[in-house]
Amino acid sequence: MGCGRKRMKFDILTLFPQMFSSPLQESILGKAIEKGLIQIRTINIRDFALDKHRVVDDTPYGGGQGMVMKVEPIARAIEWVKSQDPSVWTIYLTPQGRGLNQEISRKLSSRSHLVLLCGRYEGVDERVRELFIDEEISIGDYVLTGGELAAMVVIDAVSRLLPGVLGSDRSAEEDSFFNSLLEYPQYTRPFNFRGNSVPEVLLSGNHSAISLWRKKEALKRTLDRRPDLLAKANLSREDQRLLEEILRESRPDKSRDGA
Ligand code: 4HQ
Repeated sequence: MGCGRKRMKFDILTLFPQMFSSPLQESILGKAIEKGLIQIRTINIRDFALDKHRVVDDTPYGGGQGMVMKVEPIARAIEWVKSQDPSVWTIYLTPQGRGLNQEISRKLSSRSHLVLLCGRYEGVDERVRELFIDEEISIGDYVLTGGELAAMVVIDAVSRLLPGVLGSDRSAEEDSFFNSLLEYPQYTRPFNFRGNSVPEVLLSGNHSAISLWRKKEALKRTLDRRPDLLAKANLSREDQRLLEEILRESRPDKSRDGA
């Protein structure tokens, strides 16, 4: 069984471990856990507070809004994980971090063990970041109530890149062309829904024609919605030809009115 690689471990440091039970145990990630490809453990930061009331937050020095997560419980929790595995890579989820993308996800998927620290309130004491965090990651320019949902996004994006997590014939990263572009449109039955039918080429059985149509649609969509991605993409000769075709088709035809 043990097909090559060792299982990737995720340790989540949170004040709300219950948030992770269902979302990570359904569907593909649930199967990945069952198959032993990933291991997800939640660690309650409160369990590392030593005082009688297990206090994990306090008011900010200098005054101001809200509460700040204290350094000691987080320090003790991370040190506990590090005592089990010194090679662990620690991540703090914050809008101040590097924006998560496919390249970062790919790099993280080559690590064997991640710690994901989820902040609440006004975030963590700055010394946590200085002393215990290897990398700060943001999942986007918006404000969440805590890092928990962001941690789930990271785990999801990273896990699906591990060998065996997606079905055998679907290694999402294999298709080099479509990787850097938006997806082409997909259809399934019925052929006609309320007068809206499926593009004929997809029923033709002509696989090279289908492949060409999909490339062109992916290029169209990317040009329309995410030209920034197109600028970064490595386009083949054929891709460039398709792109010129798209531009030609979208421009008003000036050759006909003698202007
Ligand atoms: N938060 N990407 C504030 C985020 C966030 C994001 C997590 C809210 C940290 C203290 N995390 N807490 N966006 O908005 O990662």
